[in-house]
Amino acid sequence: MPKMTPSEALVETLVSHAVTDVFGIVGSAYMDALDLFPTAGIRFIPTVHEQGAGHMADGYARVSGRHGVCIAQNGPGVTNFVTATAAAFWAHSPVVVITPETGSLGMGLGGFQETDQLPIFSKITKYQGHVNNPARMAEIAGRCLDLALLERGPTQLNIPRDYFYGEIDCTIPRPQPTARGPGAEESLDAAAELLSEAKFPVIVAGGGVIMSGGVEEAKALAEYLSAPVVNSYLHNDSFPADHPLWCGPLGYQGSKAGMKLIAEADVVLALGTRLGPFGTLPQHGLDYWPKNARIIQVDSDPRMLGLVRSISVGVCGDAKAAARALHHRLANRDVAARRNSAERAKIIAAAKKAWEEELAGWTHEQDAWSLEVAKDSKRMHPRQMLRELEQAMPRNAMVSTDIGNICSVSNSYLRFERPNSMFAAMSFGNCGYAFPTIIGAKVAQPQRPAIAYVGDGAWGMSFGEILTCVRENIAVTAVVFNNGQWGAEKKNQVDFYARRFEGVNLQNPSWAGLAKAMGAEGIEVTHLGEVGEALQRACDAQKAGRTTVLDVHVTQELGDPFRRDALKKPKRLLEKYRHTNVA
Ligand SMILES: Cc1ncc(C[n+]2csc(CCOP(=O)(O)OP(=O)(O)O)c2C)c(N)n1
Ligand SMILES: [Mg+2]
Repeated sequence: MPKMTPSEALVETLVSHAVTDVFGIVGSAYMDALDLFPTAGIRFIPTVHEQGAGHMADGYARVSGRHGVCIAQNGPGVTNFVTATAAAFWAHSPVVVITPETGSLGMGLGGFQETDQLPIFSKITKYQGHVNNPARMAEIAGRCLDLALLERGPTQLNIPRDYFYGEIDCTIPRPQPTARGPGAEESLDAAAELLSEAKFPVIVAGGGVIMSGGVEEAKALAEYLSAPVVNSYLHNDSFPADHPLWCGPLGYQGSKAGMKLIAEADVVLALGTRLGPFGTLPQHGLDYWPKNARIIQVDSDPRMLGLVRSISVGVCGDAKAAARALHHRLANRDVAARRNSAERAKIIAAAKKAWEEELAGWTHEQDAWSLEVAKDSKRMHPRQMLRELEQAMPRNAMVSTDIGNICSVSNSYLRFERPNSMFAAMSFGNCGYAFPTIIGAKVAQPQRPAIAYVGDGAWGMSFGEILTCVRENIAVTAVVFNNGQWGAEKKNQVDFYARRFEGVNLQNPSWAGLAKAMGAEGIEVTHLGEVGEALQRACDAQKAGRTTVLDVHVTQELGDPFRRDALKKPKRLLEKYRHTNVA
């Protein structure tokens, strides 16, 4: 075995796993390894904040299917990774979080930048590797890299900082194979049986379809069954939107066509989706989840099978391989859905047409608050603005979306023809996700237009990373929905707290001016007619290496709330608070 230092072992293991980019903020804890990055061919991308680095690793991983790697100083640098790691966990992103720790001889003494780093990440990682002896650096680093891909989620590589130094005998591990099979024979047989009997099958295409590279297989199966396909919540890129069987996303601010069709299903094939609770809640007043349908769920994580929704058949397998295996099994048998496909094609087309017409006419919100604030406003209606963006969107764009009212409403206006195009803040739902995430995606795929949709509140949390774009020549576009409020939360105060506004109004600087001061481009967009052109200009500027912030002025209208399900009308018992009993 060759002799090397643990720093060399770490860097060589990254190289053997094809890692070419690492996001982070410089720190003495790992400087000995960092010093080797340029020679190893690894680009280090310094960020403004470690949370940004974590989200960039996430975006990088999501668009490329490769590892996103981030590293930081022990203690505060590492704790700054927590939110981004939790977000990556729920986005199923293969992120490797490298966390140098207090030196092994000082741990427990309360020295500088000390905190126990394993418990902090224990619930938001798929695996935690702790280098308990410098000789095991490469072995444990390799395991973290392999398990991030195998288990589809973040792993932590925790390294006492004195363990970067020394001399070890070491073999550099090669990547383990990560291919998954289609699932157990019996489960696939049972699923094929149900599908063959189905008269109104509907497919839910989840993130697993994207992650497995299975869109073509899902398409072939859907076409064979003439089954409408809905996207699972925030995975609008799991099935091509220009396909006649595509019916749009389920979930919050999703497609009524998709919801109405799945409500009719006798068999649902949930392909590569955990059927998360938030993604299947009633929306638009429609309680669409089919209570009497038989549900087949395919997920590569056995713990997800039947967890949220009861199922008839669970297939623990890869979405792509399972779709192919099911298609193969159905090809040689009598399939009920092939006898009524013409009839269903009409139903599908009619549902889509009705929803498109409704959406086209839905230019602004109709509730009392929205009508009031929009009445004499010169600002744009958010929905009309979102339609303009949709129409101007370059065909191969990557779009990330934040958490907020307008970002949520954008769900109906984001359609993609290819996978790995939409990077929403998934179930962790943290404001400040979209901008750093699209920066990471752009590093992985610099030739594609990269666009972040961000509310002005969330923008305040994340705009600092403009500096990373400028310093590192990573050109992206941020569309900032400037409505002067933390709108999504204000909506709750409108609906549940008699408009007692507390902490929801925002005073903003000129976001365009701020962008310019930071070395980027900034455009103020105040009229509908300017929206498409501004987006095109910003995407063109990306080709010239320029980042642009579009400061888009919209009214304070608010779409349906996030959590109608989770809020209650106020009930006060103490006399001094009684006056707030009014909803
Ligand atoms: C990190 C974090 N803090 C707080 C929240 C609670 N929250 C959810 S949506 C929202 C408002 C978002 O406002 P903005 O970004 O301006 O978008 P808008 O709703 O106005 O479109 C807040 C504060 C959150 N989701 N994440
Ligand atoms: Mg806002």
